[in-house]
Amino acid sequence: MPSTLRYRIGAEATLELVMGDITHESTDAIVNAANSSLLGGGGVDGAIHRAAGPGLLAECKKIREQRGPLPQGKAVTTAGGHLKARYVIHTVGPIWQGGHVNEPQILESCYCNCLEEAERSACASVSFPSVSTGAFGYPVIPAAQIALRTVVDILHRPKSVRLVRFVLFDQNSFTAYARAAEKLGRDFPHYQIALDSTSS
Ligand code: AR6
Repeated sequence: MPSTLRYRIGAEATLELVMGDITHESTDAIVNAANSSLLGGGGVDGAIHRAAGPGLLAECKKIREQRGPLPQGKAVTTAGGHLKARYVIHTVGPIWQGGHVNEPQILESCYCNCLEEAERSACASVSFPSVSTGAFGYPVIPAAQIALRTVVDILHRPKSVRLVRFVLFDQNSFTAYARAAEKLGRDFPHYQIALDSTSS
């Protein structure tokens, strides 16, 4: 399987699935799978804080003091510090508890609210990790389906975000997202998802 899959979404937007480390991304914004404290953690959160430098934690602390903990499903934007990305959009995914406490709806809100934050900062491109599928335990196959359906639906609307990249850290996640994209195209032909021949 190639390590970058590129899809045209309708006439104007692009979805990319790549294997890699999100801290190297040069999209306008990258998304952090944070926790409600906004004070950092392990996984992608730890990697982003390390790469962005201490200014990121300082800004997160300020937001935390002003607004309190960030609820699950919500998103907030900070500067990107030393990252190539201009902004970091922090969101808090649901903790998987068997699917009985609105985890799918909360996960969908994460992607919607992140893209709304990106719009507010006039971003043309955003990179997402696979929110909630690490420490928070959300099974990756249903999580990938929710992530892609939500993002593709929003990419169809006239918005400034024209490119969304999912930066997947391991082969298993990449395969789950690639299969979810295939399924989405099959189940919802009106989404006009076309695999680009420049995928590499
Ligand atoms: N680039 C891209 N993806 C990554 C990277 C990276 N550098 N590092 C890990 N991943 P997780 P969650 C993948 O646990 O499940 C933190 O402690 C990882 O392999 O980072 O939303 C926070 O502070 C997995 O596929 O996020 C929270 O407490 C995906 O990113 C909690 O974990 C998400 O894994 C959030 O848990």
